[in-house]
Amino acid sequence: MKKTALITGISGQDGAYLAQFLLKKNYKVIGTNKKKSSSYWRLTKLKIRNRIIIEKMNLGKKNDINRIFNKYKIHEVYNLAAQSFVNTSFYSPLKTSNITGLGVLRILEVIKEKDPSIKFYQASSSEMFGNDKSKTQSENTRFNPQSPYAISKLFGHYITRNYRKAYNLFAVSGILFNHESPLRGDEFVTKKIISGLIKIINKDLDFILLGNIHSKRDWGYAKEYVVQMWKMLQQKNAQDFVIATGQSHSIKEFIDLSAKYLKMSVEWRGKGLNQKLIDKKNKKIIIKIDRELFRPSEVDHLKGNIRKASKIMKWKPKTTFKRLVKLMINEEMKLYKKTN
Ligand code: GDR
Repeated sequence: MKKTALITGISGQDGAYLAQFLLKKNYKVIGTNKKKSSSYWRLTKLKIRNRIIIEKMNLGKKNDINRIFNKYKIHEVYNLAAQSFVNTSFYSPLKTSNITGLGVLRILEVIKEKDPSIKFYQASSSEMFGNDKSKTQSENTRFNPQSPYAISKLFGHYITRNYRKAYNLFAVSGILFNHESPLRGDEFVTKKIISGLIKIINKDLDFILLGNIHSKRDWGYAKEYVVQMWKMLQQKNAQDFVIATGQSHSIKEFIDLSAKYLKMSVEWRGKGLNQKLIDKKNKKIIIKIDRELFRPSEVDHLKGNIRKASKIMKWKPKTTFKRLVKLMINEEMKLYKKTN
């Protein structure tokens, strides 16, 4: 029998890759978005736009969720929708809590009421670990969230666990560390750096403004991570998993590697807010630090411990940090040539 999967947040990076993966597995895919008129450029780029049923569903409205669950017989739900920008959450904490946090509960309530056999995947986040001082973070690490975003994700995480225990739902969370790709939005630091540097090379931009370049992240390839979401729902027992690479690098290292692959000759000068990246050939400033882009409270260091996922789901990240940077650069250069 053909299975039906519902993906919330279908217009995002993970929604697009997951939809592509599930279509290959012969699923019927329903994708939802808060506005039907949103941009689906990622689905178009992957050539799957016409193979997905798109529905409007606002996680802030339980009636919206009810309507979709009445209309279709759903087997698996992947909740990827969220207000997903950490920095924005400091300026829109209520909206973030309502969608990223309470939105999870609204879906779980509908599943509990309508069909408790529906499997549920919640997109939890490494941001929930926040200011953790241990070397790596695993499923057993204490959470210490540092933003309204992370606190909302933590609510989603715990309510998913609670509904699993209290109502015996197959409801699990994947605690995914940062995962990037050519489909990443320009608001996130990796894409901002790469697209900015390519524009600078082409004299389309003078310089990039960044916030804290000394925080460290565990960056993996989004296309591989969505497969683990599906695998979590195919396990015999419902349980949560950390998905990461087990390696971490600073934003500054990401910049240095990107500049190297783009054959730019650069050097860092200055310290703190005065730190700058200079083009050695023409002495122009390429990157400046902007105090405004610092978060009111930052997460300094994240590095995943993937022992559990490796053991139980045979998770092994294939794309290294270097390969990830290279593949994002190659795609961005192609895109730049095509659109200019
Ligand atoms: P993050 O990703 O907050 O880790 O969350 P992001 O790429 O936004 O930031 C990573 C680090 O870079 C620093 N930084 C900047 N970030 C942005 N966006 N823009 C800048 O100009 C800039 N300068 C420095 C940040 O301070 C931070 O330390 C991502 C999101 O996808 C979440 O939704 C997801 O839950 C987590 O990853 C796992």
